[in-house]
Amino acid sequence: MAIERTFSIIKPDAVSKNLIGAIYNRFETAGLRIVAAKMLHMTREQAMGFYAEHEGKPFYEGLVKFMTSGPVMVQVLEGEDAIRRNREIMGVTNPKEALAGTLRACYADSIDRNAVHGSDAPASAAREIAYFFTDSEICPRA
Ligand code: RTP
Ligand code: MG
Repeated sequence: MAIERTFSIIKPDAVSKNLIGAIYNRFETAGLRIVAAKMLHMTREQAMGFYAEHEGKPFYEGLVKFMTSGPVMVQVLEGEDAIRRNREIMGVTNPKEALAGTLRACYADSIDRNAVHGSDAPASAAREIAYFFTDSEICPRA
């Protein structure tokens, strides 16, 4: 399996609950390396563009409001099978259905405030990484 990159967000609810370190620990324990990271407070335009695939859906406006409600941590994770591995660590979208021990089962309040984002496919990972990071901001490890 080739080394892959995925894009991750620690959402405003989890940042506000002081869970950055706990979540980073889970990534690193699972063998994912953090090769780029920053904290930012998304503008409405940034959040709308990031979630453009969901425009028109009933939850879109609430999602944009939530994602701009406070600072987030954005990061690039690198490792074998990183996209799928990160989605496994996160658990499914709705924390009520997420497997025990996953980030969403442990830390999410609801489907609308669900602690983390992770890219769902190679094409979205590439788009999302480029949305927040330039090439020179990414530091691959040996
Ligand atoms: P994410 O993009 O945030 O990693 O989450 P995901 O892939 O698991 O879910 P996605 O379908 O991409 O939806 C993006 C976010 O929109 C909210 N959502 N609400 N009420 C609903 O039916 C509903 N469906 C999606 C969630 O907060 C989800 O994380
Ligand atoms: Mg998604």
